[in-house]
Amino acid sequence: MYKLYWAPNTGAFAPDAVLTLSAAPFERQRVDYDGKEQEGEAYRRINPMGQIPVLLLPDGQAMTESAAMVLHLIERFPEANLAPVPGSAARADFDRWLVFLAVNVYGAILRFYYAARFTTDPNGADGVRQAAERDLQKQFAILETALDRSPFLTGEAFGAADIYLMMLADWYRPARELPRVGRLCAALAEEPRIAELRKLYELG
Ligand SMILES: N[C@@H](CCC(=O)N[C@@H](CS)C(=O)NCC(=O)O)C(=O)O
Repeated sequence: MYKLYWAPNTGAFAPDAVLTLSAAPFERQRVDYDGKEQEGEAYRRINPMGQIPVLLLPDGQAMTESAAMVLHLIERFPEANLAPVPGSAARADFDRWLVFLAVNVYGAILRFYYAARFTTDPNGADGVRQAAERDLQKQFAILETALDRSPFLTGEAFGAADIYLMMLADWYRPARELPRVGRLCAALAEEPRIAELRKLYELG
């Protein structure tokens, strides 16, 4: 059985949604984020970065990086249809957007919320935050343009990259004011299992 280390309002939401929609056998292990459990020695043994999420595979192997978890799970549970067929042009697009979201957008969100960590200048946090916000506006504008061809990132039906996008737009709310990003998020929020999970993760 899989085990997902999670906490509300963290990137565990994306792999959790893929596990849930795939009807995969898994259990959740809540991390005491406010109590900084993720900074403790025991947690760092499973994730030296001290970050949430961590996915334990059925054999006990620990996996970090939310996008890598999503890629692993869509391969493991292809019947859930949360990504196009491997090797197809549509899959290349899916991989592109998932990595764009995980690297660029998630990265800018971390700089936005944890600005002081990204500078050695004691007065530098405001500048980091402003630059992060500028990056977020640019990145979400790119996503808005990409959505002019179809309602979801890789077509007519939603997939795991769309779920990842919704999670990030839940954290950076101005993104939801973009018409196509906003429509994508609203459509996903109507899916009953996703709606339940958003409550669990205190999103929205
Ligand atoms: N690249 C990592 C980022 C994970 C991450 O930054 N998680 C945040 C919560 S959303 C965290 O655990 N932050 C705690 C900290 O950095 O102290 C991933 O995608 O899994």
